[in-house]
Amino acid sequence: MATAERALRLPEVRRAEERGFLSWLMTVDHKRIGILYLVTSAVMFGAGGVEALLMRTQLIRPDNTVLGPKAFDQILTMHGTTMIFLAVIPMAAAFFNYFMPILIGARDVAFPRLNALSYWLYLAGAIVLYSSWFLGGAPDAGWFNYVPLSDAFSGPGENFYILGLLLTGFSSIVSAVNFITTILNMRAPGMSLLRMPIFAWGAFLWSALLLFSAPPFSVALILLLLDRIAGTAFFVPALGGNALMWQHLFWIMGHPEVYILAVPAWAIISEILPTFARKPLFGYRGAVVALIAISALSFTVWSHHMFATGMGPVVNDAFMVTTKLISLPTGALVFVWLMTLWGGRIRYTTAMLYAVGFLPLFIFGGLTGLMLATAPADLQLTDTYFVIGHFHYIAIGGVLFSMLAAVYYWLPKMTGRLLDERLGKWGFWLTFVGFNLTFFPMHLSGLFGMPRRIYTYSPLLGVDLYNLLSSIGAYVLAVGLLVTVANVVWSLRSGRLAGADPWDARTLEWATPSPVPAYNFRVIPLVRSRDPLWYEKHAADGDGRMRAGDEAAAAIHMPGLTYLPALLALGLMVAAYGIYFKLAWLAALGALVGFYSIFRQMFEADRGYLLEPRGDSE
Ligand code: HEM
Ligand SMILES: [Cu+2]
Repeated sequence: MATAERALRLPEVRRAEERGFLSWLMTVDHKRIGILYLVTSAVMFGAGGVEALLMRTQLIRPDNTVLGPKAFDQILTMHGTTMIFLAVIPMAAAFFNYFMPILIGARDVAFPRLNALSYWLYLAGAIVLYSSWFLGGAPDAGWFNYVPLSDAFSGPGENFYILGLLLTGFSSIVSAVNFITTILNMRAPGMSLLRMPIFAWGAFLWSALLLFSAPPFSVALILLLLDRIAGTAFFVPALGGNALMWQHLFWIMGHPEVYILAVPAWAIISEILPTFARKPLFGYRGAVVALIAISALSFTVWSHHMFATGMGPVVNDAFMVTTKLISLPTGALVFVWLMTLWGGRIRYTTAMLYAVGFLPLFIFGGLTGLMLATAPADLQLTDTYFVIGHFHYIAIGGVLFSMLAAVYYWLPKMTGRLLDERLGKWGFWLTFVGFNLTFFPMHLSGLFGMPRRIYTYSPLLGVDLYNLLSSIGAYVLAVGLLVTVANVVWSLRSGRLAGADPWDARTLEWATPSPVPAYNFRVIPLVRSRDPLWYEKHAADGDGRMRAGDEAAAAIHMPGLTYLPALLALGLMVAAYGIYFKLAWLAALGALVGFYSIFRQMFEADRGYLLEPRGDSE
């Protein structure tokens, strides 16, 4: 029988890992997918950053005319949407993809093909959103796309917002399912849940937040799409719809979103601080409980973004209370980090500088958040630059700083080469000073009454100086970030070789060679402590390296390469354009391509291949 023969044929043995362009297109390796995510999200950071600089250039002095109101609105909307959905979430996905499986001692995620699909869907969403600039104009209704600014009578750009974010939303859901399954099922022997690094807990809760917040938002997007192209009236009050409903549906995703940005940041900080303070994380169990509490509570606070919409004092008070409750577990986390530093032998590497710099900035952003969470104060402060100052302290001081810390900490593991520490410190200080110069004055311009989302302001408002400082600061910040980019590019060719464990670290990724081989671990490690590598290196009965949990395999079974996930994403992207241009045949063609990919995968037996381990691996 042909099928029996096929099933019996053994996978072929390969000596070297895959190389070349096609191997990236067809990869199912979580590390390569992580690198794809990292590169793409860095490019999107660049785009969002250029948009930010354009805005700050326009706002450098009153009555400026570099950008008109229409262009400003588009750039503002694309900046916010890009930073959140195309830069920060995917950059978290990059680090989780590359490192979460290694930190729990697995060879890959549970569903490698689904993982590839999530990357290609993200890329498709980014392409759809950015193609709006060339196809009739970018969306301009703000990153929260409120109706009626985004109703059927607004420009074509909002369709790109809807279709692009549907694609990235699917991408997030797919990743979330994959990561949760991986963490629950694929941990190395000995890696109990309460021995998992906080980084893996972060990946787990990040996934849970995405899994519960992306679907309601996707539903809202589909309803709005129907309003815009099919004549429904879900959000049109004149026809019996409800415009505020959009705000609720948006913020039910939008507030957990804040923690979708912040949880990865906390997860990264919780790995880096102990390593460079040379102490285990203080209060590990408390940190886990705090993270779970914050993630759960984050679904109960969304209407604090709507205090000014006339919900009434009872509702406002209720959301005020839930919001303030979140500050308790968050404060506990800050305590965990401070106590981890306390009495440690701290090494101020560049990674550690960013991780320590994160602390005051995040705390400051949290405190202004408490001010905004006070409904009567928020009625004054909402829609002013105070809010912009507040959330950029979280988004940059909290989130971006932790990502930069992760770059300095983990890039050597990914590329095998260290970054330059001197250049790194220059970059840090420029970024730190530039950031505060940009965003601290915004609190003042906001308090003096400067509204957000205006393309210019009058000299009579008395906020010229603050705006000048903010704009100068933005350029200093940009230079600081470019220094880091230059450092990364330089290190790829000329950086010192990192070796397996350049930081004398604690967790499993440092037990593998740098860069990590395709199969991660030649032998699956046996985990005997919460800081497994540290234990084997320094404990009395440690054996100096990771112990084997099972017998060494001669060759390691790897999943085969496939173009099918990329094809499915391509099909959905084509379908999105079909909907945008109202071309039924194009939408049908895209759907057909998608179905082809799905059915091919259902009936295809992937035998994979056997990879001979590299000589240098454990
Ligand atoms: C890299 C330096 C950055 C600069 C100089 C910058 C600057 C700005 C400026 C000037 C605005 C417009 C305020 C207004 O007119 O209302 C803005 C809005 C915004 N920014 Fe940033 N930003 C930066 C990074 C980020 C990051 C990392 C995020 C990540 C989450 C982010 C998210 C947003 C959002 C969501 C908005 C609101 C957009 C809207 O109102 O629709 N920004 N930013
Ligand atoms: Cu919120």
